[in-house]
Amino acid sequence: MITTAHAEGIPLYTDAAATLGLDPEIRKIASFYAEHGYVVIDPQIPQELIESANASLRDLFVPTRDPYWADETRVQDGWFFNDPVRQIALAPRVIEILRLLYGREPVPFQTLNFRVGSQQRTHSDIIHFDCLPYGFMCGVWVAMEDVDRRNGPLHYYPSSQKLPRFDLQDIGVPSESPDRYRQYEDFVEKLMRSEELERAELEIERGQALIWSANLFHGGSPIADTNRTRLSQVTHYYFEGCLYYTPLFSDCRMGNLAARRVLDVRTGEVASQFYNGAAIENPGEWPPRVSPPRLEPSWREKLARFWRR
Ligand SMILES: O=C(O)CCC(=O)C(=O)O
Ligand SMILES: [Fe+2]
Repeated sequence: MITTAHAEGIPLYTDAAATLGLDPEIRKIASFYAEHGYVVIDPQIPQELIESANASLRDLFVPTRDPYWADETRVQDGWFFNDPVRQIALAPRVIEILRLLYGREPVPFQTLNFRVGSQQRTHSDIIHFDCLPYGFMCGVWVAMEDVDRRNGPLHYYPSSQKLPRFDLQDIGVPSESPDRYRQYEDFVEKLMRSEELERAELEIERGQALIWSANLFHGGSPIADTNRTRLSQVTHYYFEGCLYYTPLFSDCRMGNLAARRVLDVRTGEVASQFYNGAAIENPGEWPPRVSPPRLEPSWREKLARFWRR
């Protein structure tokens, strides 16, 4: 099964799958995901939903900062105001697969709708969205039209999730440096070269999706045919029961963690957070105030009896 224990930034996969009643397709998805850090799935999103998202977003790729963020290439957090985008983020088959892969309830918290390829340099989403315990984050990339090598496909490095997690301090970049992100990207470029990892490009049909795990290195390939769009939606998911933070603005070893307030796409409310099982009273603030975990009364009695012995 996939357990909530972690290795290499991804939930563990063991042979117990057979005994846990996972259906064979899920078992295949889970073992592939555990090994390669990504998996292509059929998210079973109705074609009409994709069409209505595409149609309703068409005129929204114009620069704005308020009340949402957009430019000519992307709309961020369209789920706030666009129901098809929200429904794609909440696609039941996606939620079901993520729940089985991670053994926890997924918390969709950000959507990005791309009109054209992002041409983003290679990175791990860990640098943007990390959590404690480590690794309970993933991205789901849905093709809203056919994508091939010419319209700026997603690229990724299979099995790169097994590399160590790197934050700015690990690579010697001060978190207050104005070009810290470029320095991070330069580091990743060298890392991919020195590890001699294979680079893959996602050629994919409209309606299909790829899940990447938190530390899988990925980005957007150059757009060979600039006349073409690359309509796609990425939804970023955390999982319940964690403390969420932004490594790009943090210096963890110095006790400065940029805690994140996370808006839960399911409810539109601020997501609850936990640290070592204890509820955090002030999610998104630093330092966290935690309530001690409450014991069931029967456990309280058992423990009291034990200590009286
Ligand atoms: O779609 C792309 O080209 C990359 C998107 C990405 O890196 C992300 O959403 O995390
Ligand atoms: Fe990313």
